[in-house]
Amino acid sequence: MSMLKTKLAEKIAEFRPRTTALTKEHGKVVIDHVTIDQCIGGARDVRCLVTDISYLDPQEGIRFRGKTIPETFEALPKAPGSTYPTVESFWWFLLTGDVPSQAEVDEVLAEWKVRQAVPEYVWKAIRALPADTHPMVMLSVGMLALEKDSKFKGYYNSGKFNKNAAWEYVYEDAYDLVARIPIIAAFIYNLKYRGDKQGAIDPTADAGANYARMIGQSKEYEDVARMYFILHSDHESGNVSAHTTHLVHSALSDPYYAYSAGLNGLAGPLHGLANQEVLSWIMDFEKKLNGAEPTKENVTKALWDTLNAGQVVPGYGHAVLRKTDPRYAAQREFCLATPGLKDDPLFKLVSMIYEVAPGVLTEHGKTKNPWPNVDAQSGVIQWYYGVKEWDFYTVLFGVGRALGCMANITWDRGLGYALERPKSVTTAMLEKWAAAGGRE
Ligand code: HAX
Repeated sequence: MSMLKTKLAEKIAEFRPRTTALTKEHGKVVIDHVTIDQCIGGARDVRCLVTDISYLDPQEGIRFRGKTIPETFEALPKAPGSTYPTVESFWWFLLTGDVPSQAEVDEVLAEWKVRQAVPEYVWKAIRALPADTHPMVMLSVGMLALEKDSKFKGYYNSGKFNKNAAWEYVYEDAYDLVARIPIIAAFIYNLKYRGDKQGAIDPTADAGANYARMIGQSKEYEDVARMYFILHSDHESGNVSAHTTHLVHSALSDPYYAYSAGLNGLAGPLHGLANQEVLSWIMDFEKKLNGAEPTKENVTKALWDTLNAGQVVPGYGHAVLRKTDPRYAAQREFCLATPGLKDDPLFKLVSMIYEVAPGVLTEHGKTKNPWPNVDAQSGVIQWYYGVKEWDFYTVLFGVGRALGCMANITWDRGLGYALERPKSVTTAMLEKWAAAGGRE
């Protein structure tokens, strides 16, 4: 057994008694209550999901396995010649909660290479779609096509299914999935935007470098890919993509079914598609300027036009965060530290929007959080490096998000989490409880 699987087996065995004790000895302890607002309003703040992979504090932002973004980047072993960690070392970290040694990273790098081979039928399934299909559909179809050879499904159907061992098969699929998804993303990019000029897998490169090379990108972009995949990986369990993946897998649907569903949620404009919407908003704005310079005044006007048309300002607001998203800040710092990028006109415009939009949104008075989220900044970096096809940006988000979703469902099975099935009520019931001042 690999070092990673051995370590994970130890961690899960160590952890299980904690979950068992909580349910057996303290299962009736009340930790929250639900209001009518929360019932109708998308269950905001209702504490009814468990994960130890990441935690999102409204003020501080995300911590992966207890570490902030800068702490995570600092702690993990770096890619050769880079100041950024490899995606592979981050995968170890998300799964186990431990910073891997170089020997452990080397093992993951080698295993990743073996797992990343994508069967031919996946390419056929994607190629069968009309050329103008959205790349998120292509990615979701690619995931679903992989389902045919799911190891978890094979184990479930073997007649030897054992609840305690089931995680091992989720782990196998999850590992295959995270290794293959950047390859599928590169294939989609090359198919759609590079005239089907497909790049070969580099047998020596880590996931970020390999992705960059497969799409014909520069050496510099290798760090962009590493940073991007890590930053987008996980945002605790309640967001649409993570929650959908968890929910679908809770029916013991295998990881491919679960993540294809998660990606379909990520493709919504209020979630991951917002990075595409941000670029589309900016391009629309620039078209209207008709060659004039962007100024704080015309940016302010464009924001108000959007709001007055009843639309949301993409890349701003968040269901949990109440400050600037540290994922936004990390990307902004990357831009400021990259000669060329910090003087790029698009980056300057995004910075100007950052100066103006929080004030406009505060004056508008609806959103609880007028600050930018991850999606407000991510497109600028892609654009600068020549990835200008903004309908592809959510695919990059989906490659990163796979890491968090797959680590989470591996642990879901490890700890034997139940089928998710919250209870519904009717509007008449809510009216009755409203009149009585609460549910009797
Ligand atoms: N522009 C205009 N209005 C906004 C707004 C924005 N950026 N953000 C929130 N609002 C509005 C909401 O639409 C809501 O209006 P109604 O009462 O008329 O329904 C009101 O403010 C209260 O919303 P909220 O409680 O502050 O925010 P929600 O938890 O309901 O929604 C969203 C969170 C992220 C969906 C929301 O802020 C939004 O639509 N933002 C723009 C889209 C976006 O950037 N999405 C990406 C979020 C990060 C992410 O998941 N990335 O994948």
